[in-house]
Amino acid sequence: MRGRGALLAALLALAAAPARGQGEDGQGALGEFGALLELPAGEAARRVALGDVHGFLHVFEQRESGRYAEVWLSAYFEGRISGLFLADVDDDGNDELLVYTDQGRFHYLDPKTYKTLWSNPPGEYRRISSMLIRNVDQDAPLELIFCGDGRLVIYDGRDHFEEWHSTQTGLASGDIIVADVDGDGADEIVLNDGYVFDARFRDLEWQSPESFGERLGLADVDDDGIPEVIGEFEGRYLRIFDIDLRREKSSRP
Ligand SMILES: [Ca+2]
Ligand SMILES: [Ca+2]
Ligand SMILES: [Ca+2]
Ligand SMILES: [Ca+2]
Repeated sequence: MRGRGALLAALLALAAAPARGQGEDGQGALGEFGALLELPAGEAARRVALGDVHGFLHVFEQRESGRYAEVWLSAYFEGRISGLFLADVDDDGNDELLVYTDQGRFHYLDPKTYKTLWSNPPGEYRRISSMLIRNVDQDAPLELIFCGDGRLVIYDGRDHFEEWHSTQTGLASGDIIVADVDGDGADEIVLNDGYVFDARFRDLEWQSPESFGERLGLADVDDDGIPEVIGEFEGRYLRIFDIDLRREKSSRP
């Protein structure tokens, strides 16, 4: 899963951080890409999976030189690859590599052999604009939380069915986070386009009149014990939102 928890550390280290695209490790923004993932270390060298816009998944292995070489290429996944996750989505005790495409498909792969273990049916969704994997209810299996065909969908990862979808349509969320953003002890699902749902009971808690940005981060920047949502606009500009107060944090004292 993507390391959003790292945002606070990133904020704290901001003053010392190198400019974007010039990471200390010389890899630029690679660590921020949702369709790129380090695979679990086997007996082999470091391996990285990369899903591309043409619908192919590549596995690259690092050589002793530090360079990478392609060691595996998938069949065509019938859509642009939007994101990769490593998670135990079928609840059998081992992680799967989940691949999802903008054309509404998601596939569970064995993260060591890259064999496809399961795929959702063709045509189940036409478009998925963002996805997150979390456990948001009382059953043990993880849920796939995604924006599918304009609705927020919660999908049972193990038994493969849609548990719930929003009555709200026309959503085009590009980013989703799950956290207790109002301090009531229960998680919310926050969509970047301004919707805040209760994660467990799934009612709409707030619909912001404005977007929270294209990408969302979380950090408690006012020391009140409730994380603020930090939204990124146009790939760089940041706003801070107090979801509990239902407004953007004031920039002036
Ligand atoms: Ca599993
Ligand atoms: Ca669950
Ligand atoms: Ca809450
Ligand atoms: Ca706070």
